[in-house]
Amino acid sequence: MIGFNRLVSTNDTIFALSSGRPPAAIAVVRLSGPRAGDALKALIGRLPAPRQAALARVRDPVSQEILDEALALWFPGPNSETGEDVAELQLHGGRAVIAGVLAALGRIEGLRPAEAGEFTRRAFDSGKLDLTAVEGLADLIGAETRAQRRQAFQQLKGLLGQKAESWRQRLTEALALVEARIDFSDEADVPEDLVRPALDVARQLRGEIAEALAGAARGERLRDGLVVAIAGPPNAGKSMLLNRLARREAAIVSPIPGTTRDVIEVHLDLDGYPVTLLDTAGIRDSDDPVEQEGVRRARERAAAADLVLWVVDAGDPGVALPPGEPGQALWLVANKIDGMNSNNSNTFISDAGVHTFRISAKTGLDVNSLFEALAGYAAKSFAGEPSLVTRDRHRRALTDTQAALDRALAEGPAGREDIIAEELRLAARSLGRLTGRVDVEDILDVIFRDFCIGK
Ligand SMILES: Nc1nc2c(ncn2[C@@H]2O[C@H](COP(=O)(O)OP(=O)(O)OP(=O)(O)O)[C@@H](O)[C@H]2O)c(=O)[nH]1
Ligand SMILES: [Mg+2]
Repeated sequence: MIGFNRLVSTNDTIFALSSGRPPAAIAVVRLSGPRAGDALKALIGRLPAPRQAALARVRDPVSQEILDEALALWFPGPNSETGEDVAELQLHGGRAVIAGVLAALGRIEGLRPAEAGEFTRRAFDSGKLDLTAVEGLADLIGAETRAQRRQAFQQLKGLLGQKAESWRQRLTEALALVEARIDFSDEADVPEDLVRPALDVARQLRGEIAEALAGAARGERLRDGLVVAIAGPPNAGKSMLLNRLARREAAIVSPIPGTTRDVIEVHLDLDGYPVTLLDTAGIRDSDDPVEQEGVRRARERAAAADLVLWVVDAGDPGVALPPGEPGQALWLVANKIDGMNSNNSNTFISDAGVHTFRISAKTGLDVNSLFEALAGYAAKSFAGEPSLVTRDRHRRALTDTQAALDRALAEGPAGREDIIAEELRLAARSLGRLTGRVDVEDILDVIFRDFCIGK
């Protein structure tokens, strides 16, 4: 079992509210551990048939006061989510009901409230989920759009984990060949050439890993969403445009230049693809230290964005484009075209040489074409099969594996067998770290940190 480096025992029975913030129609309280069955009996007087919902009065075990009427479920281990005995109560989701039931559970010997992520941690410790599936679970709960949900579900179902595990097994077999060659090198009946087939396996694996890595950038970006920054000179209507695209009054709009200071962030779901839209301070020189800081933040966030919408007042004779970052898309948005007639249109804007939109954030005129272009841009960025590799951690484990395979391959069939064996071992170890089979103490806390209590 993987060590649990907190000051709590893994043998305790844990409980928590696993559903969202009350009040709500229903609240789910879960228990996991050796005393889950006893605790359920203490509350409802019996143990329901395994995996069948039972309607039951929930009583305080000491005072016998009725706390609620609930659905109770009983999942004896190991066929449960955590692998331990698990009990679940579906209560009415009122604050006092929940508080009463949690307090009653807390008074039962051997029970304690769960730490954040502890149910999932137990599922991992009992081998129910590998580490990539744990990450998939976190992503599924965090998923805000259809594309994120699909990718997270695939991860939760262990697609990357299974692939990594099968690669690791093939490597172990290849390693056995090389080791046989080393151990029995002076015996006559060991075939001469065991190293060559082992290296063939290494070469094949290398190709398959490269294929999985090809979608990595897309997979990682899908978790975070594309970042689109609205930037430009003060008073151009950036905040009004953000509000229009977000369909709510997220940012303050005013005729005073220099209104926006902090970066305002809204999350959009564009046809299933996640986009984080940023409104930033109008860029200009200022003596006001607060505005200066706003401009600094605006520049920083715009520089890191995937796409910049450079918003200008279409009637402003002095429009100019920003320098732009290498590899970054920039669209020019000429705003405030309402009330303008076509003959005072700015020639700079027509000749800017970048993708240009003429809109009115105020009336909404042609904002739709910008919206559709954004959706198209997102769809193009995420086109293709859901990626297996969705995190920096996965990418690093796989590139480490490839590097070790490369070093083994560089030795060649006539190379030193001990070096080849060592590199194959290292490659297998990197794959083991990916699924959490080996050597993961240091990363567990980082991964489980993302989880909340009750998960
Ligand atoms: N006529 C017209 N006025 C607009 C339009 N968009 C914004 N405005 C007005 O322009 C002024 C500035 O709008 P904001 O959205 O606050 O501009 P901003 O670019 O966010 O400004 P800063 O935050 O100061 O950089 C406000 O008075 C808006 O009502 C538009 O499309 N047409
Ligand atoms: Mg603003």
